[in-house]
Amino acid sequence: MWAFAVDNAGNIYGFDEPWVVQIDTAPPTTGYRLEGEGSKNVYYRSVTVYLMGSDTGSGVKLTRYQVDGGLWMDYTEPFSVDEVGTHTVSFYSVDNLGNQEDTRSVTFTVSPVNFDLEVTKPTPGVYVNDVKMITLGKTIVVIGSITLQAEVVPFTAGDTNVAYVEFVVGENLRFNDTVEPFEYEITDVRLVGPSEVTVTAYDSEGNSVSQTQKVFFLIF
Ligand SMILES: [Ca+2]
Repeated sequence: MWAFAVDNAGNIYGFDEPWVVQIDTAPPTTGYRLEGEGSKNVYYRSVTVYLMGSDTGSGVKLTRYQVDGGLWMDYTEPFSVDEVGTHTVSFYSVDNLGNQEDTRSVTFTVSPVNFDLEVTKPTPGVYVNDVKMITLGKTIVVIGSITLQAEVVPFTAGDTNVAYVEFVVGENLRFNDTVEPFEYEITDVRLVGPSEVTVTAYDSEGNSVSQTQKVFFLIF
């Protein structure tokens, strides 16, 4: 910053004595962007993480990050996370006066398949002969009979690589459905008491995603 004054007589004061004041006590802010095939923080096979520090004042000196609590690294370019599972990337920036941002983080999941699996029946509630009578918060009760149903939702527009959906009830009932709609009707089986229902969608390479629910059955 330069400061000088000119009076009415045209005399210039202070021009030869520039002075600099830098007041910057605010830490930088780091934004992030995730790129990959997916949505809602679930991505198919790989995510590329972009970090961008910005600072009003002295400017960003450096941005650092760690993946899943590992070593802190200087961020110099976008990096990929491609191990299947849920991951947390933490990051912060420091400005040129040493103001350090509080650590922030983002959590996302790398999926081995390019779709979400959604169990559409049963959802929490009471079913009588395949019809939902009451919606409940968590509990699932099935009386009479039921057709289990699942949907496979592609991450992005276009085809999924789903091969089939497997239905497992307790330890004994298994059914593989290779054609949409993916469903399995439980018939002529006596089933009384709580059982775990596991629905698994497999892709053409044998990768899978599962959902398990506890269901109280009264099927005679
Ligand atoms: Ca600053």
